[in-house]
Amino acid sequence: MTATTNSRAHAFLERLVGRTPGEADFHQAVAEVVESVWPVIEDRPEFLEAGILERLVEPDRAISFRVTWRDDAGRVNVNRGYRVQFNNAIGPYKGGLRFHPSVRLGVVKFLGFEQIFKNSLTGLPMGGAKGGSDFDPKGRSDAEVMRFCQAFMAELYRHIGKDADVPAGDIGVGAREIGYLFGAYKHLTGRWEPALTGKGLAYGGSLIRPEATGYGCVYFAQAMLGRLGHSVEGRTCLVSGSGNVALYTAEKLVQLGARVVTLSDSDGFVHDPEGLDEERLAWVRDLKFRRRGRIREYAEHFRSAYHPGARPWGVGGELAFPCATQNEVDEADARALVQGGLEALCEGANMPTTARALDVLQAAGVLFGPGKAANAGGVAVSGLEQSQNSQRLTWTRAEVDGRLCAIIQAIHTTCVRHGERVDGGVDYVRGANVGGFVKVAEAMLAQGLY
Ligand code: NDP
Ligand code: 2IT
Repeated sequence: MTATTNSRAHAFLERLVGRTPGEADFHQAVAEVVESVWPVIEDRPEFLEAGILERLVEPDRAISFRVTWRDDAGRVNVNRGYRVQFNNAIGPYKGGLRFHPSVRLGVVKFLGFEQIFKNSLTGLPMGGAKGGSDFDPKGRSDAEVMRFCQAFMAELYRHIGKDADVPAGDIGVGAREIGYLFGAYKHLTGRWEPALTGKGLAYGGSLIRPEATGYGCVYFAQAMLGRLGHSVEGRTCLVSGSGNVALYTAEKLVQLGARVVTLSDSDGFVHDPEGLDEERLAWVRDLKFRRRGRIREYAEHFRSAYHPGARPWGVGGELAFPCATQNEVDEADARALVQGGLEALCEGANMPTTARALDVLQAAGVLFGPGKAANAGGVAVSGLEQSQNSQRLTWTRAEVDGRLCAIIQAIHTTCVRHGERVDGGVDYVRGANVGGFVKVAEAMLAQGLY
């Protein structure tokens, strides 16, 4: 960026921060996009004249609502629910729901903002949205989770619909929660309408949707490495998290002959230097998805090392896949990763890398796959679930996986097209931001001023 461009972008961000105090995650997400797309905006006076960026950072609407429910002891609980419908220029709103005590408006806004560009990159007609609640499903009985989901949907149902807004899962919202949410939606509207994705296979879900984010993340890493004639096979991989995204990232890596040596949860991480195999992964899936246990139990069961209160970035590895949450790789972590011989980092989670950590990785020449591109496989297969629901058909595993692979390849190509540097390297952050932005901006321009 030139100095003038830089100062205009800076002033834009200052205005944003002034208008949205206390939304640090949102500011971080916007700053990264603005840095990438500002030169494009200045090159296209029609974007500037139409105020595209000012309009993009203001959600179409942000809904906040009370969720009242009774726990098993008969006590009344009150949580806050959100749905931020950010932008529907290219398709109905689409994006997950997060149930986690850290959920605030600023978190939902950062996720919804990122979703606009991610969904655009998939090439499917999906706008950007996100929602959730500060409800913590941890330690709650199935009956409590069901009552919470029913109370949450009692308000949300009036804002969503198959052609309006189609939520799905995210942290704390998996198969069980989507089932209860779908049941509640059906009950409240009296219609069987696919207003959610991530549904169970028995009621309109898609094969490969559970695996899609993790598999897609590894396909993206393969594409980045493949461009340099490298591969994931035989490489030592650090994975964080042990939820949906982490476990299917690990599964695909293991299938491709990589050595996955870490998994984590919010209590700590396990280090298994020999690497996980299919059997150990199946054990963790059962631990996490059925028994809802802690990752420390892996270390007890398989006699591996457990590091309480720590993240896995210091143990040395060539490929890193942060798959837990935002800002889980900070500057010190990035230095440790570089020191440990990192070649590539691929974001399974949304915005897991801080801005300063990204600077460290980019300065060290680490290949960096940003979440908007690298974790787009999940929402892409959600889009394919919508297609199947519209057709009233179910595609085979191979069909969905093939389409997922093709979508990720196409996203990689888009990133290279918009992110290639003069030295032949690729700035995937710029590539993903610009690639996702241009289509949305053109659609907004074509549709007039709203
Ligand atoms: P899950 O709830 O299945 O798993 C989340 C994992 O991350 C758990 O291991 C959890 O540990 C850990 N975690 C969550 N919050 C924190 C925290 N504050 N600090 C440390 N660890 C934490 O969620 P998903 O796997 O679905 O989501 C993981 C990431 O991937 C998120 O960033 C999400 O936005 C992103 N994503 C998800 C997609 C999807 O389709 N599900 C699609 C694209 C991106 P613990 O159990 O201790 O809380
Ligand atoms: O962050 C994400 O892309 C998701 N949580 C998935 C959204 C979706 O609609 O499948």
